[in-house]
Amino acid sequence: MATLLTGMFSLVIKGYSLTDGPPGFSVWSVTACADRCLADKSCYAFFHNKKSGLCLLHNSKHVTNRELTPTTDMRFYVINKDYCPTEKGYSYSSDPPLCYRLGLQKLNHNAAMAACQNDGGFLVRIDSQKKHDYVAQLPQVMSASSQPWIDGGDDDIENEWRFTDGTLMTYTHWEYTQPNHDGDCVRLRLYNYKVEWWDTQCSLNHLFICEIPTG
Ligand SMILES: [Ca+2]
Repeated sequence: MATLLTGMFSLVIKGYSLTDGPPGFSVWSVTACADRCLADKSCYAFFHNKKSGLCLLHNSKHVTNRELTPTTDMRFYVINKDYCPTEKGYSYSSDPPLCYRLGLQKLNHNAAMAACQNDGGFLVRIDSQKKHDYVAQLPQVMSASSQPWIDGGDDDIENEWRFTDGTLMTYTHWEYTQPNHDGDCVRLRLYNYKVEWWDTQCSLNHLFICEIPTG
């Protein structure tokens, strides 16, 4: 998580009262405080007191150095939620917002998930028509031999498709003969000139698409 931090200042906002701010947490480490901020959609920055462990989330995108004055123990951190590691082969799209890469080797579904987790992400979660359309037109996906894994499975309850974080998949884009229950995982497949979803045995080896959350 430390790689998501940018612009560290040993400064605090002038006149900012700790009792006026959003709810605070007492956490031991600055990375634990960063994790709280990452989990909160409205958080863009946070204060952390290295002595007391106090962690205060902040929702302002517009703090400048002129508004800041130094203190000894309280530090102010800005989170860069749009971080997309192009050095690891990721590409960034702004519309829809998506930081993604295509895995270059064929792996079974578990190994593909692990490869994405190793990057700080997960197999791409397609949860809208717009996101499906974007992923489906990628040249690597439009190759008939590609057929990459995406996130999703029905291994707990047959035909109840969920992302690996447990969220029910409310958007799907099955090919019209699918799912035909020959597997608990999902891959994209170009067939009859369309890229659609096919349920597939998780033990088979396929390319895969990773996503790192942004925004
Ligand atoms: Ca199938």
